[in-house]
Amino acid sequence: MSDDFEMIATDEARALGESLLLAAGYSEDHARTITDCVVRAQMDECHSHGLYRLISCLDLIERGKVDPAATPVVEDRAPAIVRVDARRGVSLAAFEAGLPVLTEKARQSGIAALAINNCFHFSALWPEVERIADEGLVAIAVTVSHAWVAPAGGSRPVFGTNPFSFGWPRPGKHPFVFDFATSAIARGDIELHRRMKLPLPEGTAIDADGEPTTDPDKAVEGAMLTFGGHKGSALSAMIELLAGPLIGDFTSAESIAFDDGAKVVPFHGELIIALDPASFLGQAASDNLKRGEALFEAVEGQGARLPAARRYRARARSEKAGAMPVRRNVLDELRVRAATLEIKTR
Ligand code: NDP
Ligand code: PYC
Repeated sequence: MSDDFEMIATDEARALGESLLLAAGYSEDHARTITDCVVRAQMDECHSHGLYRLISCLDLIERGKVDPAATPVVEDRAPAIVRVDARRGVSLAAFEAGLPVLTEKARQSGIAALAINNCFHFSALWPEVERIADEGLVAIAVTVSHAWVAPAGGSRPVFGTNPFSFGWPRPGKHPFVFDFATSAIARGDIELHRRMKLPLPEGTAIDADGEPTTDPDKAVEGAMLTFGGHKGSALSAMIELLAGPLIGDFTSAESIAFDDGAKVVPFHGELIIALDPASFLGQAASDNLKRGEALFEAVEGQGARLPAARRYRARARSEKAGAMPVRRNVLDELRVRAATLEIKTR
């Protein structure tokens, strides 16, 4: 392990997260759901959406944006549609409130959608699709962010980093999951590159004059780029429409306008769709899931890896060690925040 990282025990990470969030003013529900999400991400070595994101959650309170005690309101809108109004809280408690209704509806109707509205959103989407796939359902989740990303052929930010996530159940195994930003690099990674004063990979950003740059500060003044040129750009536009106008919530441009220079995490909605193989296939579901397994074997059989395989390996290491690696500068900052909030960290 490089000197840039420090191992922290899982229990200590949970205690640090919950005590920081509670001391800052979050309700127990929010402190628990946020901590659980960032600790799980850190255990899977997803550094851009792990413990680092506690800092964003503390900033949300300090800048007076979030309602730290918001109670999500669940609305059963139609046989296959559930909506949860997060009421200006963080999205994760709203997801918890809506999940049982979503899965129940998916089993009844074969397909169902959960719209989360009015939420601050900082998290990775894989924990959500993984939870749904663990229940034997197929899942898709999309959300927008702030307008940081230029469309293919353009030079001004319009889209968010707009992640797209998919989960597929695999009986007896971890589900098949992928989760990626439709930008060439996630904003969280740009922020980590800025902190570490490291250049960005080529092809991820342009400066304010529209010229390619690898300087993270110039990228922030200019625009990020989508992955896959026009293809990522079209996917990103689709996500704007699905998680914005379709569910009556902000686009990335509207989210950044609402932010009004506060520079906190985006405020918008999220769309999650669940599909039930048993409703589509009845008794034939199990045989058809096995055909999915043949596909995965064909991928892995030639030495290629499945998405999420790196995460699942990291998770197994963290579970065995009871500890996980965290960037030292992130832990240092969290400990400074803890001292300011007069929390004992060890
Ligand atoms: P990555 O590029 O790190 O990974 C994308 C996906 O591809 C992962 O599922 C990853 O699996 C898989 N993958 C990576 N390399 C390979 C490979 N060689 N072969 C097969 N699969 C591979 O993701 P991003 O940086 O784009 O996004 C990181 C996170 O940021 C996501 O979790 C996303 O939800 C989050 N995000 C959240 C936003 C929000 O608004 N809430 C906005 C944008 C991003 P593995 O994990 O195993 O490496
Ligand atoms: O990494 O792009 C990102 C991001 C935006 C909001 C949360 N994460």
